[in-house]
Amino acid sequence: MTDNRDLPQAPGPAGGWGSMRGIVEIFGETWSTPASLASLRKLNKPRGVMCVSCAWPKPVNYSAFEFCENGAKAILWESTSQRCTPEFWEQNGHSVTELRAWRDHDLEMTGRLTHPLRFNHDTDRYEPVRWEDALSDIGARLRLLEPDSVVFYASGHAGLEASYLYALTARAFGTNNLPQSSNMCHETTSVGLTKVIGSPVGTVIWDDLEQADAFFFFGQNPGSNSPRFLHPLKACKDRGGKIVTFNPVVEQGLVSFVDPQNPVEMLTGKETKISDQYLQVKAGGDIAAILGMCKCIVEADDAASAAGSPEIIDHLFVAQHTAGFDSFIECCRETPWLRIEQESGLTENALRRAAQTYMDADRVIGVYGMGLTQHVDGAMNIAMLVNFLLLRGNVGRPGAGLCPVRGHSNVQGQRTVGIAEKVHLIPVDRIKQLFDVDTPPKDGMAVVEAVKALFDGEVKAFISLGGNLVRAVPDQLRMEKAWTGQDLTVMISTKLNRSHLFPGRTAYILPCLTRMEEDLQGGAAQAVTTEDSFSMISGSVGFRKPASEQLRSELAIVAGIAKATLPPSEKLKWNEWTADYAKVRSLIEQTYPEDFRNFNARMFEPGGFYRGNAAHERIWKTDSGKAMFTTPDRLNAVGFNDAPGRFRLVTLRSNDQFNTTIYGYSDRFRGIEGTRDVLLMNPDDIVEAGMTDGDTVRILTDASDGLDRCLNGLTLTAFNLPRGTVGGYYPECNVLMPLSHHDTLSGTPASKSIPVRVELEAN
Ligand SMILES: Nc1nc2c(c(=O)[nH]1)N[C@H]1C(S)=C(S)[C@@H](COP(=O)(O)OP(=O)(O)OC[C@H]3O[C@@H](n4cnc5c(=O)[nH]c(N)nc54)[C@H](O)[C@@H]3O)O[C@H]1N2
Ligand SMILES: Nc1nc2c(c(=O)[nH]1)N[C@H]1C(S)=C(S)[C@@H](COP(=O)(O)OP(=O)(O)OC[C@H]3O[C@@H](n4cnc5c(=O)[nH]c(N)nc54)[C@H](O)[C@@H]3O)O[C@H]1N2
Ligand SMILES: [Mo]
Repeated sequence: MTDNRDLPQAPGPAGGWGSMRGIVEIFGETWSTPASLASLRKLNKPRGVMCVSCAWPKPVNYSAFEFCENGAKAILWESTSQRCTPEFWEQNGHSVTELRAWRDHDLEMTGRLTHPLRFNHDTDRYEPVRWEDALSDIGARLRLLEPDSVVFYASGHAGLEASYLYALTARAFGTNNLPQSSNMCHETTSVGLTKVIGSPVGTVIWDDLEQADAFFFFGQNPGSNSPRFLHPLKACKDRGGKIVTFNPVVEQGLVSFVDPQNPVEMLTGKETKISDQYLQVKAGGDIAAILGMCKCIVEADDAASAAGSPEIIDHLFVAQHTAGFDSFIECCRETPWLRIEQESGLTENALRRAAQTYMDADRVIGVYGMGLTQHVDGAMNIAMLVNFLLLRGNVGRPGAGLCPVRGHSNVQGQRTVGIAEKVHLIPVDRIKQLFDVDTPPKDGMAVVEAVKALFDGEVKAFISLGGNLVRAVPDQLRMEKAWTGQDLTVMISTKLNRSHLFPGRTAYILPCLTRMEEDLQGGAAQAVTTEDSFSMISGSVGFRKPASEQLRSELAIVAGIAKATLPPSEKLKWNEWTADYAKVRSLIEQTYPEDFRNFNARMFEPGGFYRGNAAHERIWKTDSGKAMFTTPDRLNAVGFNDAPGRFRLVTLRSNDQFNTTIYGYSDRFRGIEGTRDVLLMNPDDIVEAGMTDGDTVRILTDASDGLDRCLNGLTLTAFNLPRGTVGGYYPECNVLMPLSHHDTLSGTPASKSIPVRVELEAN
């Protein structure tokens, strides 16, 4: 059990020269042109390009370089001068079967896709095809299928305009099967947070970051995944604020930071300490950890009331705004410290210190990411964080609130404009009125349901607007097999990835522009829009020369598929919309007038325009009309029992990847270089297992569904982790995740606690 009085060691600060080197390495490696540097200057500025990496918001007062190491990597990765042309298949003779042995990194290193491609089963290769032939064949094949046997997946890249039309296309075709990458990510937030505070998204905005006295981090890693967040964190420290982190892994960005935009800091190497206290909670142990802190708060409030001193709990807020308080504080009082310590892996002392920091702060922001959402009881994790914040009225007032950090740059926005499988989220009357389209009455499938239906042979076609679903989902090997059994697979992509290597009976890859590239329609440059984690909507104008003349915009491709598939209708003006995206924005405004008032006029406001959020105003759109305290019925979120030899496997992102896109093999912040084939384990666990650091091991999933899942050839690596928690990389470990292992409420795959055993591999 760790007390963590002293911050654990980790190699070098986040930011600083290391981040510059990280950028230069990619810059060199992908042979980008110096024009790429010009591109970086335009990032996240009004009338510039909104970053294609994460969903972190853009400040109103931006700096000269409003980007981070990983944003730069993402941009440079897409602006590579390498091209994956038809010759890659024809002359170089690469077959799909051969490419299956390639690593994800090497597939994407082939460069930008340049031509629409159709798979030829006889030659085992993709071949170029004319756009018109591809689209009309896709349309003809879709028309033969039952609408509900077709799935329209979206990864969170595409802008609001293309996404809105994509959702419309699926509904006009006759299905609500619109799963999205957030089903594997923050769906726990969309469902879990809505249940307790009536908001599917976070409640904080930029101003709140600047006013907070303390940040409490749970399972979110800003150093790698949202590095621009480190600037407001540093500002919080500069004004004397506190940061407390709960994470099984010591993440460097949460330990210390050198601001790469500050010349003095860069030259002197002056670091800012980020976390005042770092608590290495067991994977899945946050419910107990937060309950421990709440117990201290209840105790302090009881003592204050006995002594007649000012109250610690905001009782007025609790009475006016919440329900479920009594049962929750009874649970806090009754749960013994012994159980809290066992389940969290943290000491009472450490939790008391953290609780004191919380009580000393007037305004607290609770930040979270995949460390809370990707568990079997992920929704309970979130409800527990809400309990913690509600106790002192830390939701819906300046400087306080919930800050779930979203993943893809437009993942939140796609949901806002209709990429949703649930009918109750859709303004069906407006869709009917605008387009004469009847939204099908039956809910569609989210990712896990769609994959299950695919395994059961019920899905006949998958269209993918971005992403690499075959690689990102659980039970990857079953997925690869099932994916090829489909009548039709259509992937709208920028680069080659593993999903392309499992073609359906008819399979197309349709290459698209990225947001960096100039999108000319009828001679006029088009802008697109995205929504960030703080519900701010920003316009983005691409300016780079497209990687190939053959590329089409995502919107044009979606409209092309729609036109080829759906019966003609006066109200579905695909050509007009493709020629002028402002018309699509008007439709978005007409469909969601509260969110998108004066959309076209406001899209270039600095920092974006705010879509608004009721919970931010303390209006709770829950069943009870109140913010809900939730009493936990268990103290960990993992959904299985501990057993001898059973570990909790956390699947991690390195600093050198964006999801399934692997930039390289340097996880600099964690000191892991040159390989991703590692299993990280606590040194005492290694000894207890009778193994040695450096051994070659295999991981086996410890599930009882009768299926064997195994990953071989990993180097056992002693690592600073709580006992019983082991770590490996996503997506390599996805072969180990059972599809059925997901958040109970929302279906989000539980990628942060997979029950596994570890075995020595025979040498
Ligand atoms: N460079 C880069 N940026 C990205 C991405 C990327 O892959 N690379 N991905 C994007 C996407 S789609 C997303 S969703 C976000 C993801 O960003 P994050 O939400 O930061 O996701 P992860 O890195 O998967 O995990 C977050 C942290 O949770 C910790 N953790 C694991 N289990 C637990 C637990 O039980 N409790 C607690 N308290 N912590 C735990 C892990 O150690 C890790 O530090 O980032 C986005 N940004
Ligand atoms: N074990 C485990 N599994 C996980 C996770 C985990 O933490 N652990 N995280 C989950 C999470 S949070 C997420 S979001 C999912 C991610 O799942 P996905 O969103 O499906 O996967 P990505 O890796 O983001 O998709 C990468 C591909 O997108 C395409 N692409 C890139 N840019 C663009 C663009 O601008 N337009 C289009 N059309 N295509 C583009 C490229 O072809 C690239 O190969 O994975 C989930 N899976
Ligand atoms: Mo994500």
